Amino acid sequence: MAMKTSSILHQTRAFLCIRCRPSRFACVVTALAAALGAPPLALAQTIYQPVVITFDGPPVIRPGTSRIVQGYNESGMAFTPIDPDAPWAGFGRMGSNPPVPSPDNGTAYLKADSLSTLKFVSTTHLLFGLLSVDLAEYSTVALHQEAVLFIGYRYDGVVLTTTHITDGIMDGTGPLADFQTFHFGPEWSDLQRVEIPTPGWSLDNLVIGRPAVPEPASGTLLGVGGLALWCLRQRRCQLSGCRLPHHQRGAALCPHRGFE
Ligand SMILES: [Ca+2]
Ligand SMILES: [Ca+2]
Repeated sequence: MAMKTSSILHQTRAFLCIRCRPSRFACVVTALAAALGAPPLALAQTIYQPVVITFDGPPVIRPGTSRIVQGYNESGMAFTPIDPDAPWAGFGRMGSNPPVPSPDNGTAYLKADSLSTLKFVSTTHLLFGLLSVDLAEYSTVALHQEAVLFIGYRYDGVVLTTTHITDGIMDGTGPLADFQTFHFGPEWSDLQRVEIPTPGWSLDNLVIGRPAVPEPASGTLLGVGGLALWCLRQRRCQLSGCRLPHHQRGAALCPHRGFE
């Protein structure tokens, strides 16, 4: 137990001593989670809150227009080609009321031609879940069903795959419903990234699950808070020039504690 506690403290201090980390509290939780064998920010069972990615911008794509892009960010998720350096890497952003023969649902969406691929990750490197997505065919020209492959890379190393097959029905700005909603199973959780390597799809309203901040038990909360304070004290002591060994830098021994 003593060794495990020492390991936790070591990892926590290592995280906190990197000044460019965006959230020291998040680092403490992540260090504890890593030491305890749990996914980051998932000390308890992950509870997801659905977030709908509409692809409506910003930047806004005007109705009736389209654009090939190499990246798009929305609601803390980053969308890029799987290999951004591949020749002609990119994917389409379509505005509503697109020119024939593209599908339409009254809003902007993403579209993949024969060279397009897509990858999405959290911009803050949080794990996420994948709940559902709206898919349509590529074009009314040579209209057929599209098989869209999703590959999910989970935190625990498991690689998930599923293929959603569209109904082959679309009429662009006509009265038919071009897009269908497809759902993912509960195993699509704790994801680090998702890739779509297959071309020829139209995609909108991607619903991801964003982890709600776990509510730790009071004892855990006290422990985390205590560790955070201890590590911040160590850091301040270091910045103020304390030369004492780490194990002697407690508040009672630090000669620079008056600056704290
Ligand atoms: Ca949309
Ligand atoms: Ca369809």
